[in-house]
Amino acid sequence: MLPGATPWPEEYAARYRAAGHWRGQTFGTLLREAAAEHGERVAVVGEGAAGAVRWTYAELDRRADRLAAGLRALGLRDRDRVVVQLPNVPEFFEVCFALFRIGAIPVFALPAHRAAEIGYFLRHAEAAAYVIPDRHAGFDHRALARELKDDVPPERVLVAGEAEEFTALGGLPADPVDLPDGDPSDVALMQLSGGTTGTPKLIPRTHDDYIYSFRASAEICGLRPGGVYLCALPVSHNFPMSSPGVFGALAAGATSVLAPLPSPDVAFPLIERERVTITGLVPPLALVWLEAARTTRHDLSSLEVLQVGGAKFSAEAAARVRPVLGCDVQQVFGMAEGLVNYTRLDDPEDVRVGTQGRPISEHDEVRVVDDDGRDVPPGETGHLLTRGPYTIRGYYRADEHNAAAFTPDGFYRTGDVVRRTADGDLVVEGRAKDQINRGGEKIAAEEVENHLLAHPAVHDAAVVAVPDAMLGERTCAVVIPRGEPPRALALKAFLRERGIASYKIPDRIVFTDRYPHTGVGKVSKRDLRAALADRLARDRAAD
Ligand code: OOB
Repeated sequence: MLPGATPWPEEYAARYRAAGHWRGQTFGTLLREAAAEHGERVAVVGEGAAGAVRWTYAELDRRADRLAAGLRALGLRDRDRVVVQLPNVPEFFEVCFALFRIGAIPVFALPAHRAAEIGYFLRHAEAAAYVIPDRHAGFDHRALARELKDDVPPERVLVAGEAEEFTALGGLPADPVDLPDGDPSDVALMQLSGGTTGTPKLIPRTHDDYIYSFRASAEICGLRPGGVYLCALPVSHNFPMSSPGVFGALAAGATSVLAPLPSPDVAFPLIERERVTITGLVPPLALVWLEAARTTRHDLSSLEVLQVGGAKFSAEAAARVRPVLGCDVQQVFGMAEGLVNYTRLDDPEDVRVGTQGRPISEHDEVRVVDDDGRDVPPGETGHLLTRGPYTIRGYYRADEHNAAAFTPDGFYRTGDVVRRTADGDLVVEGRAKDQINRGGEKIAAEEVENHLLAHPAVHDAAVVAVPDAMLGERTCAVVIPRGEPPRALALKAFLRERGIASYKIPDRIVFTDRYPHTGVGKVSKRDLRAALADRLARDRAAD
C-alpha cells in the first residue's frame, strides 16, 4: 500500500474478495479487456484540443499505451502522484489510463480550483507532474501553472493543447514500452474530500475498491453496451466519474459523451444527437433542466434515467421528473470517501421520490447513532457512520484528522444526519459537519475562515450556510472587524487574490461585533444561522 494510505484490515479484505467484490483487476487491465470485448464500439465522444473526437475502445486503449510510453520517457514512475486538472475533454481518459498503466496516481482537482488549492495538492501529494488544459471557460490554465513554478517545474506541466513553455501531451515520444501490471490492492487514484477542515483532504482509492463501486453502480443503473452516459458535471468529481459515471460506462461497454457545460442549451442537443440514455445532475441543474424541457424543441426521448445527487433533491421536484422529462428519476446520495446510495429503478414511487436510497452493497455497513454513539431505531434521526468494501479507512497523510473522522473500529463519520426507514432506505435530514453544500459544491467553513483571517482588518470570521431557493444553500461570512469594517467587495477581492476557487467566495459578507456562543464558549453556528435568517428576512421585508 502507498505509504500514507490506510489499508483495510486483512479480515475485511478477505471478506470482500471472497464475495467477489474485489476482483483483483487494475484499471490498466480493465481497459485492455474492454477493448478486447468492445473494440469497435465508441467509448468516448467529446471536443478535444484538436477538434471533435469519437474514440472507440480499441482507439482509447492504443492512445493510453502511447501516452504511457511518453510519460515514462518524461521520467514518471510507479506511485508518482500527478495532479490532473482537466475539464470534460476526451484527453481526460487518455491521461487517466496512461497514468494507471505506468502505476502513477492521478489526484483529481476540479477545473474551478486556483493557486491556493492546486499549490496545496501539489505540495501535500508531493506531486511529480501537473496536467492542465491550455484554456478552459475563459481561463488560461498556463497562467496558473506559472504562478505555481515553485511547486512544479515547467517541463512537468503537461498541457492538453497549446503548451507554450510547458510540455505538450501530444508531443511526447511514443515508442512502446513494456509495462508490468500493478497491484490491484494498491492506491489507483485520489479524490478530494468536500472537507470540513482548514485544508482539503485527499482520498486514496484502490483499484479493487473503486472498480467494484462503479461496476456495481453500472449494474444498479442498468448501464449496458449500447447505453450512452452524458457527463454533464465536471468529470473529475466522484459522482460523474464513478456513480456509475464515465468509468461505470467504460466497464459496461457503454459510450460516454462529454458535455463541455451542463446547461440545457449545450446538453439538450447532445442528448438528441447521441441518443443519451442516462445522465447525472446536482439539484439546481435538475431544476433548470426541468424548466427548459417544457419548451425545448430538442428530442429528449432517448433519456431513460435522470440521476440527481450531491445535495438533497426535494420530493416535489423529484415527482416532476417523469411528467416533464419522460424518464425515471434516481436519487444518488454519495460521498467521495466511499458509500453511495441509490434509489432503485424498480422502487415504488414514494421511495424514488421521497428517499435518498440505499447502499450499493450488502457489505456496506450503515449505522445511525445518537450524539453518544448509540444506535437509534429505524425512523429516528441520527449521525450516519459507514464502513464497507469501497469506503476508505483513512485520508492520505492525515493522521491527526483520521482520529476524528473515523471510529476506532473503522467506521467513517460522514457528518450527515439521516433517518433510516423500516425498509432500509435513507433520508438525509441535515448535516452536523461544518460544511456548506452550495448546490452540490462543498465548502469547508474553516478553510474560508482561515483565508478571511489573513486580512488585516478582520478580527474574527465565521462562515455559515443561509437557505436559498435555487442552490439549497448559499454562503454567508459573518465578520468581526478590527476597527472600521472593510468593504465587503474588498474582502471578496482579497479572497480572489489569495487564489481560492470562486465557488468558495462568500455570497454575502456581513459585519457584527460579537458571536453567539455555546455552553462551552465555542461560536454557536446554529444560533448564528438563526440570527442571520432573521436578519436577512428583515432586510428583505425592508427592500
Ligand atoms: C458527492 O460527494 P462529495 O464528496 O462531494 O460530498 C458528499 C456529501 C455527503 O456527505 C452529503 O453531505 C452530501 O454531499 N450529499 C447529499 C446527497 N449527495 C451527497 N446530501 C443530500 N442528498 C444527496 N442526494 O456529493 C457524491 C458522490 C458520489 C455520488 C453522488 C454524490
